[in-house]
Amino acid sequence: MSARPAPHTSAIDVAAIRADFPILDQQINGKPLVFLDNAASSQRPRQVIDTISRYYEHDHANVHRGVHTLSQRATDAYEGAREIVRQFINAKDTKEIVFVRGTTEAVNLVAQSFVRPKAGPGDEILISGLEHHANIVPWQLVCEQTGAKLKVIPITPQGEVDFAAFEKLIGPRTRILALAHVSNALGTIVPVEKFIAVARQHGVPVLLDGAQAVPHGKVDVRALDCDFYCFSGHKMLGPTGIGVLYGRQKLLEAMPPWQGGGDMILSVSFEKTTYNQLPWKFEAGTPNISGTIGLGAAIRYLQSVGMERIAAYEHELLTYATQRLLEIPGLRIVGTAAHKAAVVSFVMDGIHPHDIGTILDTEGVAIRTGHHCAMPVMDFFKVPATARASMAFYNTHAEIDRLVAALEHTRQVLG
Ligand code: 7TS
Repeated sequence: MSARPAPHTSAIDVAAIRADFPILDQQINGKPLVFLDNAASSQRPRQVIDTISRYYEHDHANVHRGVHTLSQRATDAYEGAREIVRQFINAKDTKEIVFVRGTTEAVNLVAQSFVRPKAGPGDEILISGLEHHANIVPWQLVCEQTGAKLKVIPITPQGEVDFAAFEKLIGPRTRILALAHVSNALGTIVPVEKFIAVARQHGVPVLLDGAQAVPHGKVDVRALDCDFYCFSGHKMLGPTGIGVLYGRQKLLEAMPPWQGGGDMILSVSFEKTTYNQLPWKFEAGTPNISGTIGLGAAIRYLQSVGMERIAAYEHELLTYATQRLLEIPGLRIVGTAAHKAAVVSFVMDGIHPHDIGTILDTEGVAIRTGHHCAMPVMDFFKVPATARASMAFYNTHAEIDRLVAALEHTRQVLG
């Protein structure tokens, strides 16, 4: 996703879009729901729900094993979704698209299958201070297993990754650079292209955690020139329990399987087992068939709205929300990077973020409060937690006004 979306592309028909999301049309505590917790998980349009129902009503069977019609239909739909994903992120080949449970599993797969076998004492794994726990803990496990050392690129008071510090930290012992494309806690859009260019000069492979990037703008893995890219279906209108690991074919070919079982083999005997080709080598066991098909439908929906339009419209929402929130006395925004996705983290004088979240819920407004699975970010800003409003393209300016009114109310009650 690019840092500056074109403003003229922002015309989207939000009312028509909202009509596709049945969950949005309900009252919470007697008030119309305002859902601003999209970074945790987005909502699903009827097109995704219907695709999954249709699959279960007409086409379900296990994939890759039957000659019968249902198994073929299920396999076609499953592999069809892989092609939809390939196109969506512009990967070269469907061999490079591995279905996993989500971003967390994708990072763990790369940590265990790609980095662990080639890391040892004295080697380094480089991440940033912005990362979600999913892009920290798998690397700590590899460090414990191999004796490698975790190095962390510091962040700035604005919540940007310190590029000058990065240039000093990367070196001949760096085995991987693993970076968030967009921060979930602060919304920072990391200019990953710059980091990747330097990593290339050092011959260091790069993994991007795109969980917060893919739903909000165009991602092109070939233009990025990254080696691995990870994202989750449930943050991009798709089902839970499905996600994607993109990997450069040459690297995936050379990696050992991560899990063993059915579907990932060509032949098994007690003496010797041979592994399946990509991408199935990494998909042991019966996969999340309905989730994958639902993810395909989610991508089709996003494409029907247009990723550039989504980015531009969400940028408008971010600008409006930032400006309106700053009108509230005693409110401080945490994370003020020059380029941000539509996430606003904030604290209010004298009010614990959890209390903000609780009062907002009584007003029908859903936000997340807490450490957002990014405890080091909270430590850096010396706050125990923040309140976080995270927007999607089905949110409206009127909903931002509702958020602001609910926060004013919170201040009067608790401030
Ligand atoms: N990476 C980032 C940047 C994320 O935001 C999340 C989830 C993950 C990885 C993990 O994704 P999963 O689908 O495997 O769980 N982020 C959040 C959040 O911000 N609030 O709840 C989950």
